[in-house]
Amino acid sequence: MKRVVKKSSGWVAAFVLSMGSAVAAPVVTGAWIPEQPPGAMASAVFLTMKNTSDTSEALVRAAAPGFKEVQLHRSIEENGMHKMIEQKEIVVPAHGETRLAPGGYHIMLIEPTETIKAGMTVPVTLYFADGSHETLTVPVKKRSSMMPEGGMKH
Ligand SMILES: [Cu+2]
Repeated sequence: MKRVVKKSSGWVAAFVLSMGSAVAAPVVTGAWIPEQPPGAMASAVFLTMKNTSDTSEALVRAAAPGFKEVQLHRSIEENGMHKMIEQKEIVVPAHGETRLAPGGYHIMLIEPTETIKAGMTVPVTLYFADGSHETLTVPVKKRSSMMPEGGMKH
């Protein structure tokens, strides 16, 4: 009598592939750009990235039309001096979130071709370490309405 042995390797391969595609890019919420005075040389994008997956993710690049350059930055205070350090990536830990907020991480928008005013929107594309990307329509808001004094303390 012959035994029938089912081949399962094909099924295993398909399962592994579907596992791979289940890795999701972070969910981005609350994106905004503070209004800048006329002639300002830069602005910034603030937002929150939430990672619901089991592996850490990272924002590795951002792009926006209408700016000479877009960089990932972190604001730090060193010896009483405010500095901005360019970042290679901004990590979002597994099952965690990373906030881009005034005084910390931000996406720097350098040399706008037109003044950034409240009421405008800017399309900002975020590129993640897993190769995915997402384009957000980010509203420009007045700074005063978004930043009550002392409101940014943790
Ligand atoms: Cu900056």
